[in-house]
Amino acid sequence: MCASQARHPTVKATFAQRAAKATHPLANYLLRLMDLKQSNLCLSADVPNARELLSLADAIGPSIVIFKTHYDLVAGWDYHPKTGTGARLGALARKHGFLIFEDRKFGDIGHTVQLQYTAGTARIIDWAHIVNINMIPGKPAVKALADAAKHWRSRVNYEVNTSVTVGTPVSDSFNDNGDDDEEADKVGAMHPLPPPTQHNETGTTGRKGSIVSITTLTQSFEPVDSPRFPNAIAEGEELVYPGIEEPPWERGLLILAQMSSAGNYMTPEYTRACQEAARENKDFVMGFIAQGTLNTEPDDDFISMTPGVQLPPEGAEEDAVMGDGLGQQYNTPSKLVGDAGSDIIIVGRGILKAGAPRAEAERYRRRAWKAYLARTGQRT
Ligand code: 6AU
Repeated sequence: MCASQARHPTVKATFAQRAAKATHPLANYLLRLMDLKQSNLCLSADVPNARELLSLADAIGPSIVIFKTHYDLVAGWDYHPKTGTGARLGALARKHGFLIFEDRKFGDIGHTVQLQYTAGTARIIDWAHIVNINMIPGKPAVKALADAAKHWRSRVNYEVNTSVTVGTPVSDSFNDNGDDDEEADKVGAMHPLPPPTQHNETGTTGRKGSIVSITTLTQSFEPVDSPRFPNAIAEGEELVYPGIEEPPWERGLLILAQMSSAGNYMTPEYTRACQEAARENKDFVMGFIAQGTLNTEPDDDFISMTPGVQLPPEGAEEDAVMGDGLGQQYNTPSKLVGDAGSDIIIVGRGILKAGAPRAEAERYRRRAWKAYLARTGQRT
């Protein structure tokens, strides 16, 4: 940590104190969740199939505050918006109290990342509270994702009921939250809330009694009070973690500002550009993927999440932790949270490959929390 990072008030402040000041709704929620669960652990769920992913979320959920996915490496990912893998993960997130972070590392022009985030098969924005960006394309890509999230947020509390009438009077009704993917895409997340419309085949509005074949498309937007799709919850999946409300609908972005891999090209200048982009998009950017805190300006209160974490076996020296032979470099929670000022550790194989992953997750949770308590002077 440089001097301005070490002196920064967020290094010594407790998560509860930071929550009280946090203006980003999801950052505020996450900091309170961390305080409640006494956890600053994110599980990197890099497992090969959807069945394992879901049972892992259920097993490790009690120890974590974030469940990180790479949906594109999970075989058998079910894309159904109401009953698919994202929705089922959402139910487990509510039950155990954690946020879902899709580690998508967007890295394209603004228009493309908007579509990757909100549309296509995965519709990431529907189920992931948090995503991240590899800021190579520049600041406009951050702004583009922020705009997409804002737009999505403005229409998410409305359930779109679409009715189609062909001829007179054959009618079919469905809503675009998933019963019909093709139709859902037509009124997909990037489109503004239209007023109820009527179209006939010639493209003009209105109906004429003398025309035999008329297609009438009517959309009505009905308010939904619950902060989730009301019919997304299967029976038995309605449990909610006690002690805190459900997460807000606002989404959050992490900027990949420093990497854990050996020989990466992220220079200090690049990291500074990431900090600037975060400050310019504070409503959406909640923090960084970095190797320590990146809070340097007085007003900064970004959450730093750090991958490249492993613990040596119980009783072994801390220095025993090295890398994976493929470029990944590991550090311990006490170095990353205690010395470098990171807030959340991201752990994958350290937990996944353990003989008893549940117990190992608890060991990581305890160690990272202890490092946080020591850093903030709550315990030596
Ligand atoms: O604990 P591991 O090494 O098994 O897994 C680390 C996880 C992987 C990486 O894709 C991710 O963290 N990661 C990231 C992220 C989160 O963006 C950045 C980075 O610099 N290093 C890194 O390992 O899922």
